[in-house]
Amino acid sequence: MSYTELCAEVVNGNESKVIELTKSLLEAGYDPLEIMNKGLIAGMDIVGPRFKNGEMFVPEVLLSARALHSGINIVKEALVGTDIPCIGKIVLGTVKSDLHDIGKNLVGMMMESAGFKVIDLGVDVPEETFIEAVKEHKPDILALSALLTTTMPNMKSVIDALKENGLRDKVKVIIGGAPVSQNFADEIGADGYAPEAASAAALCKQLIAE
Ligand code: B1M
Repeated sequence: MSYTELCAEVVNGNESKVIELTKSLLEAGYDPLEIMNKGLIAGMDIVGPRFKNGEMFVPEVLLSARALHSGINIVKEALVGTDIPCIGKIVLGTVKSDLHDIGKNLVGMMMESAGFKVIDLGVDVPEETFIEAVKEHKPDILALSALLTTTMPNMKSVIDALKENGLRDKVKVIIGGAPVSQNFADEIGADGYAPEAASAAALCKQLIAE
């Protein structure tokens, strides 16, 4: 039982083995964050380049993603305390035409661990849905994820829609995802950018303290 074994089973897309190993590591007292980073996400770091190089294909990547999700859900229960007071509200989603949600889910989990209430709208979320959610939930922060260069412009469309609906000054907007950068955030008028999940939660804390 090790992080390497867990990592290998994520790559293999072996969901039942990932569940079993994740539970065993937790029961043995391993740190949940390390299980996530050195076991689960490390597996996806191997899958990424293999997918890119044509050594793995969509069905296999989906199996890995499903196995990863199951592992993450188990770690999440260990990480997210039920008695953490709510320090703010965040609406989170992956923008229109983008189906990637592994990173977004991790970001949501870190936000919850930091004490935020997170309303996750899922993937492929159109501008109108973000606008409706901002009107309904009145969040402190709207958090947008994108993994494709082709869907990055949809982040700007959400910010434009906020302006058109007179909501831009009512909510801070943060963005993230592999192709996104601080420069892009500045360019589209977002309030912040975070490169990964833990810093996204830290950024939200910083923004609500301003
Ligand atoms: Co896709 N895919 N994919 N894919 N996929 C990428 C992103 C790609 C880089 C692979 C490649 O070619 N090298 C490439 C994008 C190229 C580009 O645009 N530059 C790509 C492509 C092209 C595609 C398709 C078009 C492939 C096709 O069908 N021909 C297609 C598009 C579908 C669509 O969205 N419309 C597609 C489909 C898929 C799957 C469905 C098979 C699957 C997604 C499953 C799922 O998410 N449920 C998938 C996967 C798994 C990947 C890779 C392999 C892994 C992504 C991932 O989950 N990484 C990816 C290659 C790669 O990234 N190396 C790839 C692990 C995750 C923990 O990291 O998501 O980066 P990440 O999240 C990080 C940070 O980015 C950050 O924090 C997270 C944790 O630290 N972060 C935020 C994310 N959101 C944030 C928000 C924040 C702050 C930080 O604030 C709000």
